[in-house]
Amino acid sequence: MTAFSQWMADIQQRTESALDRALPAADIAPARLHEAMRYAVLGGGKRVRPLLVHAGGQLSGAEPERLDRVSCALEMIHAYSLVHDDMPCMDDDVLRRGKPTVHVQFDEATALLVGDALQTQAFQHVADAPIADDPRRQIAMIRQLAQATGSRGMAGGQAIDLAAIGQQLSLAELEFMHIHKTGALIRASINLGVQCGRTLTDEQMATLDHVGKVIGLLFQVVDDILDAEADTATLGKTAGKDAANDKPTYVSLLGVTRARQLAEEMCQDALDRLAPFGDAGQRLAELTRFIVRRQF
Ligand code: GRG
Repeated sequence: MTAFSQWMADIQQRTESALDRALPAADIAPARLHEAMRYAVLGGGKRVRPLLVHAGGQLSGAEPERLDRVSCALEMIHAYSLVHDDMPCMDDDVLRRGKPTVHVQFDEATALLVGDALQTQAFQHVADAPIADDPRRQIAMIRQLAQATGSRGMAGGQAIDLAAIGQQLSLAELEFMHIHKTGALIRASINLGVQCGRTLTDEQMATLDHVGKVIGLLFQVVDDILDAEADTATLGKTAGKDAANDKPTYVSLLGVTRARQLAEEMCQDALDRLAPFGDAGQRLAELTRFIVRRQF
């Protein structure tokens, strides 16, 4: 195991334990809701957002306990978005992380409530204990998390995505959608991780915000490539269209070769901007490379 894969495994493991502690126990009333919340969050997922939080924290020497708290909030919000995204009124998926989706395993009303409760639990979690040296900074961080989650972030991106079904989008429109839908939480993960530690200069923060934006898009370009490859391999479908609901993707607009090239260019942009941070940016640089090369 390389030092980087060991680091990843450590963060994934500590995130799992932190989430286990942060979520209400399954035997506390309302037990069915709590059981479903735990089902949605625990025991699955790559934990990309916590990895980004901890990599961001390395840039500012942040305390791991603060980073765990922020990671839990991001994973709860991410899990809520997946539970709602899978519901019949959205993507209508029956499997997530190799298990029946929450509305299939429980029921639709429970799935709706799981999302609602996870979202509010996330904000309670980052308000419950210090995540920054200065309380004013903590409030600003919670505000950033709200902005990244709401109508000018992830939920807004999802609305744009739903409106785009069956439509032609330009590359700029596709990018705008993904900057919000997937990108906003990924960008917030790095920014919030950095802010858990010592204060960096405005210029450094702006650079890292740009890196977060690039990594968010990069993640989506790679996701589209992996989806297209899986479709082509298993079903012989036309690569690049989300077969279930005919959504435009990077592959449908650019083709797989150009999409792969774009991912490499974005990766290089992020790595160039991280270079001046030296060793402090090492984990984020490694994570960027990992996101481009990942096969799942
Ligand atoms: C319902 C408000 C609302 C928002 C939903 C993020 C999102 C918005 C929907 C997810 C749809 C989707 C599958 C997008 C593709 C990229 C993506 C976010 C994949 C899932 O994230 P991963 O790969 O998942 O980090 P794991 O399971 O590893 O946590």
